[in-house]
Amino acid sequence: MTEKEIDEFAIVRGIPNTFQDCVTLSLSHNTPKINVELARQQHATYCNTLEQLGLKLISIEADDALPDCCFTEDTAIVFGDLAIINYPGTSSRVAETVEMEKTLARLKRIYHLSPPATLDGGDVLKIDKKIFIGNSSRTNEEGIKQVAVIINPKGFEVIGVKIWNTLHLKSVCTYLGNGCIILAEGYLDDNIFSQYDKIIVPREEEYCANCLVVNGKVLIPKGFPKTKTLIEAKGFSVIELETSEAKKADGALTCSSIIF
Ligand code: CIR
Repeated sequence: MTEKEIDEFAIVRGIPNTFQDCVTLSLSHNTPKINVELARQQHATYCNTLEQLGLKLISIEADDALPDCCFTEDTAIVFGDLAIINYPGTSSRVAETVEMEKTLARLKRIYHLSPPATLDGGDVLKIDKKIFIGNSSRTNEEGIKQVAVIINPKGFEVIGVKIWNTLHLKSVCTYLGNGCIILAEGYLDDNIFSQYDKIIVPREEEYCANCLVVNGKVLIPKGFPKTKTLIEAKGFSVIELETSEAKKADGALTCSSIIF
């Protein structure tokens, strides 16, 4: 299996003052509110870690009119020298793509998705030339089809994956490299990944199925010791990061950057 070359850039965006107004399924009346200052500290540590792993940060200023703007992953997807500007599946997030497009237009050839397509980058799992796309409450079949039309001619194969009871495909599975997928069971037909080696996360640690791989290191959320051991047992080197505030906003490690 061919692996990706070295990653060079990460596009990130600051935490807005309005972060508590984000779209979320997690926050209920008995969940503690998002602490915006703490979220900023955790985001800063995330950014520093990406830099230490060799990435150049491209940072977009936060916009208080866009409470979810720090979750850059959802707004665009990059394939080699092209970038697709997404059509996020939640109306309050569509305007996040404006600054993302300006940023990516300096580096990539830009393509757009057009209505009725909707697609969040959190549904896009890249494994070399295979691109798995979650058909979720945010990403529809038309979105998947339009991505395929753009990238099939570049040699990518798009595979739609029906998912249920979760926000995004990558909320429940990510690719670690060396043919290994980490997966929470019960959210998709995992026969789709039969050709891969799998780490199944224990039920009580499902949030840890979203890991971020940067230049050979596996970044995982702090507080998931069983999964950490399983990942290390496969020979990966792990860095733990605190994500308590992003988690309250239904965010995880991949959500806060676009890496290429
Ligand atoms: C949302 O619901 O859209 C945000 N509050 C969280 C987005 C997380 N993004 C991701 O998983 N890629």
